Amino acid sequence: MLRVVLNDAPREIDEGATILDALRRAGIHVPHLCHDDRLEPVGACRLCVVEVDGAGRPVAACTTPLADGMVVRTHTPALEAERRTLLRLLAERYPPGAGDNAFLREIRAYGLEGALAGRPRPELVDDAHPYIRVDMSRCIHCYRCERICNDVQGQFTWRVWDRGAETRIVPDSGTTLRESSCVSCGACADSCPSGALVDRSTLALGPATRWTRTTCPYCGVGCEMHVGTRDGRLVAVRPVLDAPVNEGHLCSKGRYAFGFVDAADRVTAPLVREDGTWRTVSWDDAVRHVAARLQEIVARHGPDAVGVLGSARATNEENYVAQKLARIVLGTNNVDCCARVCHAPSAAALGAMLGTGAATNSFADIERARTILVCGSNTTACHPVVGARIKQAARRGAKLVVIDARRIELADYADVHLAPRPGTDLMLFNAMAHVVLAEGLVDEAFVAERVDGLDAFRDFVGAWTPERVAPECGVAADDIRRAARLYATERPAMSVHGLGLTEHVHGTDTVMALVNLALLTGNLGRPGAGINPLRGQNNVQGAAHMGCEPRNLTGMVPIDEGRARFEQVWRASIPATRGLDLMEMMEAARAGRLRALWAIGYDVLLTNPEAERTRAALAALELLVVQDLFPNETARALAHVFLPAAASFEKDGTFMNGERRIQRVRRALDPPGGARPDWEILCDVARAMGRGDGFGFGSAEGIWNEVRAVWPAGAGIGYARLEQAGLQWPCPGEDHRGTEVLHRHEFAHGRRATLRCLEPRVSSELPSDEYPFVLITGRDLHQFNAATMTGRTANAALRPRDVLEVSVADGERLGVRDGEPVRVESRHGVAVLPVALSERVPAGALFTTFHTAEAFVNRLTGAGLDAATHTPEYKRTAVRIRRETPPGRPRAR
Ligand SMILES: Nc1nc2c(c(=O)[nH]1)N[C@H]1C(S)=C(S)[C@@H](COP(=O)(O)OP(=O)(O)OC[C@H]3O[C@@H](n4cnc5c(=O)[nH]c(N)nc54)[C@H](O)[C@@H]3O)O[C@H]1N2
Ligand SMILES: Nc1nc2c(c(=O)[nH]1)N[C@H]1C(S)=C(S)[C@@H](COP(=O)(O)OP(=O)(O)OC[C@H]3O[C@@H](n4cnc5c(=O)[nH]c(N)nc54)[C@H](O)[C@@H]3O)O[C@H]1N2
Ligand SMILES: [Mo]
Repeated sequence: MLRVVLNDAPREIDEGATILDALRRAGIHVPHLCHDDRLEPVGACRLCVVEVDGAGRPVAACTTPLADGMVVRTHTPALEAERRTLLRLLAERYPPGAGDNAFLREIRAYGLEGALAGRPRPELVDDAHPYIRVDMSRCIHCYRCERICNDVQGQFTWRVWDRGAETRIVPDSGTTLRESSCVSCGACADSCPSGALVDRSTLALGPATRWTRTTCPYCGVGCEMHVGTRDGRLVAVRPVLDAPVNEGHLCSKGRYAFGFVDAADRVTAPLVREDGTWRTVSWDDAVRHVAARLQEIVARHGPDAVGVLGSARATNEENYVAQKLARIVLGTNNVDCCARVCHAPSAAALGAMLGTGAATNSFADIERARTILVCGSNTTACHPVVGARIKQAARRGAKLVVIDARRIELADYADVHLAPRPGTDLMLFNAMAHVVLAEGLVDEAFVAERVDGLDAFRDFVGAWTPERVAPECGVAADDIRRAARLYATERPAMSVHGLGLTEHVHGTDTVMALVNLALLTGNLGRPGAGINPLRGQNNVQGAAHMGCEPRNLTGMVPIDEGRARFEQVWRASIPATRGLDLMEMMEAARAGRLRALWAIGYDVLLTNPEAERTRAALAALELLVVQDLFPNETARALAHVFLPAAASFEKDGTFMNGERRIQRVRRALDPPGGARPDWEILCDVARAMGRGDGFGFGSAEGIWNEVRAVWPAGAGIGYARLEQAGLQWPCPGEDHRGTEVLHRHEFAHGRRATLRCLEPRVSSELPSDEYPFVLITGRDLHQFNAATMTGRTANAALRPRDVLEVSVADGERLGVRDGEPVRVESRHGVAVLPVALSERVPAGALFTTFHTAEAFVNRLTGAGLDAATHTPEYKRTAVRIRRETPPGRPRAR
């Protein structure tokens, strides 16, 4: 504690504060325009100067550390005169006019409106960006835009350009922001104090009048945001500064892609399709109809003729109710969610080897790791805020090893980039383990205390030399050695991984092979060391964890283990039959065994592999209920009933992010028209089916309290505590502070974990003479999965279509030009995509995204599944490409 005197009042302030921090804590305002808590203070604007007894001259409050005994004065006549002079100088070049920003507020506070004398300079206005309006005639040269772009996002888009007498800040394109390297994270506009960079939405819709703190509806990072509304309309989103996950940052989706909420084609009343045409019905009729149809099908074909898909986009509470309904109202364990097609292999591998199927660390450990291993994760595109944290860690000197089939952005920052052929990581990890053992890099103490199976494993990986795997992986043996050495010696080392590992025929085994490496090198159970699947959607971790899983109940408890406990709380029996997962449901539908499917927030048709077979499966159903915000492809093509759901901005609840953190989702808006929260719809159908007793919930909190009653590791996480901050499970009691790092002293299933000897499986998607290319499918920064949400915002302008990335070498060989449409043919189907020549894909590989129905890329993907979890092999499809031949031109293969 430091004892200081601030404007004659004695104060006690925690150590480590600057003078500015202390003043703000004491409620004393001094102007400061170049300061942003997210940035290192620079003391450039000089407005925050204060007098300190004993210091010869005034000092900048933002850069001066507070010291014990300091006596500080903030508003002496001399200081105020100096501030006025500085502001007047800025005002002389700033155009007069209305506006509200930090700079103009100071101008008004000092009565300097009349001094605003800059002339408007249309040549400094850049209106090309869909979200950010640039008017550099309002720039006051605080450099916050440039600094936050460099030091938070790591993008280096803004350049300081000296043009003789004038210093200007310009985007690196030299032209517009739109054409620059900008990733539209909006940090510059969020930081800008002077109106030089402004969110267009604020200009168009007016400033927000109410702010609601909530959690981002997009990816599994779980950024906290303030949602700004005005007259019942969402007008702006800003990052929460002290959020542990995003620390005041967001990406182009969280920050800007909110316009979908009031898209014109939002469905606002229930619909029933009869004879091919949709008819609007009342909620009563819709609920009665769904209940009656389900009852009828259950009566005729048995409960296992029905399946439910929970939504990784909906809340924990809603997913809990969905699986409870499936199990005790419909009487089936046929309940799943899109974790199946995503990180089910990670959950299975981590669960089997370590006892808990979730990420072992927190995102904050990125700053604690000495080495970060990024495997099959396009982090800066798919988890951009985590990606930015990794970039900054690398800039500060952390070692970075990137294992990705493509040269992704993070590879530019890496000490080693290994680009394995798709599906060969398992061999690569075996070879890395070989190096660790051969070079004596094992953490002997850790292994002696906590790891079993070393002798068998040593024998097994003896044969997996880097030289053996190098040709098949397409990676140099010495690079494998370098990667293994960094991971084993520059500790703590932490891995983050994505679908490049999981979406393969041996996805689970590949993640297990990565866990082997962590066990051998002692990179587990410590801050900055662990295994972290970067979970996909906002609540995919939660959807599965709440029990939208055919074999597990809430808390990932196998059904037979949890049965007695759950049956007691639910006062109902849980079916004994083995539930079908999503892939098995599709098989069963094609075979006529599954007759009804209720798909909540999940566009199965667009996103499942082998689209034509998915279509056949869904078309065979007697009843397909889609519950969504929009008529997604599944609904449009095949649904019989559409139930309109409220978006996360329109309801209360919680999400669980990829580091096991439960965070609040808060209602900032009313749902449009008749749209309703998913849990309310589910409870109504349960009641209509005669099972109102277990579904009489009155609020999301009421549901959550039941979740806490059946899930011991979440028992301590009540809404009251979540008002303060999110909490990471395990958190078994009200006085437990949550768990940042798993497996510190022992694993969830016991003291020791066992190394696994893992052989790769053969894929049926290996390239051949007929299909010589390997197609990788994945994502783009600006679009999100089925693009139902991002596609209805200006993000669609940033990324209008799916494109086929072709290596420059293959492009030249085939003679295809940038932008030219080509036919991509696999053994399963055809898609037409425009070519984008790229230095980031290796020769022999192609990359595309699956976001739009226009391209319908999943017509190409095949039937391969991960052996353990049935996750589809989205990351490897053998294809050929054909030019859409203009007449008179030869065809290229
Ligand atoms: N902007 C955006 N963000 C998203 C999403 C989105 O659609 N858009 N979707 C969300 C969802 S649901 C998920 S699951 C996550 C997915 O996040 P990621 O897993 O990062 O996404 P992908 O693009 O599918 O694939 C990741 C990387 O795997 C690489 N790869 C492919 N095959 C292999 C291989 O065999 N070995 C290795 N080492 N690498 C390989 C690809 O080159 C790609 O760079 O993103 C989430 N976040
Ligand atoms: N080729 C290829 N295909 C893939 C993949 C790949 O890498 N390659 N990745 C796979 C992966 S990892 C995933 S996760 C899937 C994703 O596939 P999906 O889960 O289908 O994709 P999403 O776009 O995330 O959203 C699902 C739906 O939820 C709706 N929604 C949003 N919020 C709510 C809500 O609060 N309530 C309700 N009821 N609905 C809501 C949206 O409008 C959208 O229609 O795609 C898979 N498909
Ligand atoms: Mo996903």
